[in-house]
Amino acid sequence: MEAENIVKSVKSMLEPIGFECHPFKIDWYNKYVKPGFCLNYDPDTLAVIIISTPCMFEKTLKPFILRKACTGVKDPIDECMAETVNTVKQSLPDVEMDILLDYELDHSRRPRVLVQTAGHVAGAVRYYQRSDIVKDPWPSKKRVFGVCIHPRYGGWFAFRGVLVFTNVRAPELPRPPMPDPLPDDEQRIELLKRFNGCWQDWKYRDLIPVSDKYSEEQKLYFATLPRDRKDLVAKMINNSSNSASVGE
Ligand code: B12
Repeated sequence: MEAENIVKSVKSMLEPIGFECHPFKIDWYNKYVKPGFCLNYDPDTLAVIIISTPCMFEKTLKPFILRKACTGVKDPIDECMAETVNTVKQSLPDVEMDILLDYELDHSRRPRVLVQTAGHVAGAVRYYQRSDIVKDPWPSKKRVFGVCIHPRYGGWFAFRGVLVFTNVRAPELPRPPMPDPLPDDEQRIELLKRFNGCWQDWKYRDLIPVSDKYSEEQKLYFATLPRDRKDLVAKMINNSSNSASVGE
């Protein structure tokens, strides 16, 4: 199967249920990261970054939690993603695919893939890092974590993982235009301050106008401990038929 058709198939399965899928070449990613984070594939290998948009909660996660006996051993969103991408794999039986999920670690306990860099090189989001700031206001030794902004959803999205099509080469894959939703130094500083200083108040997600964002229900869900999330969803469903954490 050709690269273009594979990307079409993956999009047709995942977009209707609340995800975005953006193709990139392994080489684009490996050019940025240090050797320990490089993905060990041919430089022209096709990969796709998967992003969950705000409506994924209603379309995929809530139904998944109600269908499954989520035990609390693993975060329901992680179980849900593992199942979702396995379904994609099974529906493309002739295509070899490695699945690298955002929460997975390699044998040296490093993330298997740096999804922010992957999202940036695929042109899906812009990754703002301390190195992008001109008038750096922080002490030199302070660790400042970088954060991505999506041109339509601001910070109201999450990366879920990368699919690598190990035998598919895409030498001609066109490089997408790079979004830059926060072009000013001051806005970028504000973003990094909010993400590093007060991410729990959700405000870093709201620096640009967005077309959709997490509902109050979804915010409550992600602010609840994983072991309590199934009960919460059951209550939500009950309430709608009658009428806090650790991550998303
Ligand atoms: C470990 C981790 C944490 C750790 C450490 C954070 C960190 N960034 O290191 C902790 C526990 C603190 C954490 C916390 C949070 N996290 Co966190 N975390 C991760 C995780 C699993 C790995 C990050 C990591 O270790 N990076 C390693 C470092 C070295 O990478 P790096 O700084 O990007 O450096 C690379 C780039 O600079 C690149 N590079 C070099 N030059 C250039 C140039 C360009 C142009 C580019 C593009 C790249 C590039 O090379 C470097 C590597 O060699 C990622 C998911 C993932 N698999 O990537 C989520 C992730 C970063 N977290 C995320 C979030 C949302 C959070 C929290 C808000 C909690 C939550 N989940 O709700 C908090 C907020 C942070 C805070 N204020 O504390 C999101 C960020 C989404 C976004 N919009 O960007 C991610 C992507 C998870 C996801 N699934 O979406 N997190």
